[in-house]
Amino acid sequence: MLVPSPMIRTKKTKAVGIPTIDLSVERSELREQVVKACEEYGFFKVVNHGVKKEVITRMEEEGAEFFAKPNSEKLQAGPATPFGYGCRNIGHNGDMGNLEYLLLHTNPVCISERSKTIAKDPTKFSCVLNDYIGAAKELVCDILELVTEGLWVPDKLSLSNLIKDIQSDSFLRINHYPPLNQNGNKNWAPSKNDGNIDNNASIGFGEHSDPQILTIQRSNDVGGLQISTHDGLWIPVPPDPNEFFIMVGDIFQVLTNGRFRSVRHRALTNTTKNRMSMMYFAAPPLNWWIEPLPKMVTTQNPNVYKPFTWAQYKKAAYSLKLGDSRLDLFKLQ
Ligand code: GA4
Repeated sequence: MLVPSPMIRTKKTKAVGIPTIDLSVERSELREQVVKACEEYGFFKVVNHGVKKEVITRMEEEGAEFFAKPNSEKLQAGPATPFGYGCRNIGHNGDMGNLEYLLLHTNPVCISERSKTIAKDPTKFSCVLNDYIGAAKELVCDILELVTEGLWVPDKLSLSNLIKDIQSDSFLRINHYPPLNQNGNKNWAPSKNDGNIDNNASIGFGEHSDPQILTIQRSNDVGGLQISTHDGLWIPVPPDPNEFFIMVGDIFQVLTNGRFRSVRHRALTNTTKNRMSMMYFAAPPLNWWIEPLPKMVTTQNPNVYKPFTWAQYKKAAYSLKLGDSRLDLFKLQ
């Protein structure tokens, strides 16, 4: 079943610049910029991030190689319950998208097992994936430390330590959006990529926020990602294959007691080009209790959320539809 294209026009789009942060600038300036971008958009692009181009390219090649396989072979890496290959189905409550994907746990033991069903050379695949995950994790931790410094949280490592924890529930998702023509049929013929979004696009992955703390996203040079501003306008994000986009997730909203808001976003397909995106979702361990950082709660700004564990939040997220505002369930009256 196809997601009808009129849904794309439910809100206005706005052409504005995406906040871009150069991670090579002086730290005191950087932490203010990061906090501001998290507050204003819950979204920003980072440049001079220090991730080696080779790490990105190799991951991109492995992803493309997997999705180019015949369906019968891809299905051997599925179903994605919870990890592996999935196609069209999103979550457990009937949401559908125009995409296929791989969901991969970041634990090296899980990676090594899973690689056997994904790649011809599982050792190489695990190695490439581990390198990419390692780089994404390092970048997330840098950003979390900039935020804690920028918010004057006494323990600067309090958030990055959750992601570095061996029990962290972080994972990687690789999405492949095959080209869809105006009738919604797949058109696999390759064509020149110019990164522009076309007018006949369909919804590839519907509007939602990510449940985790932070997401690090990058894609090939085909556009499709859109973010929603706090006043409800859609902003198309021009693709930039060498850079990363950072998104505030629901848990970061809770940790900052609503000062940051998770960014609602969606992905459109392209009528002629294959789009591939990769997301590293940074999450705490399942048994970790989530509540606003003490620094974020004041008499003027009292606590808004009930305490809950990451496992409880995940369970709630999977019991709802993709676009639902799940944080409402955890608000204090
Ligand atoms: C959104 C972010 C991640 O892609 C994801 C998604 C998950 C899924 O595709 O299985 C969810 C979705 C995401 C949010 C609400 C629930 C869970 C589908 C869905 C309806 C893997 C995640 O962690 O949450």
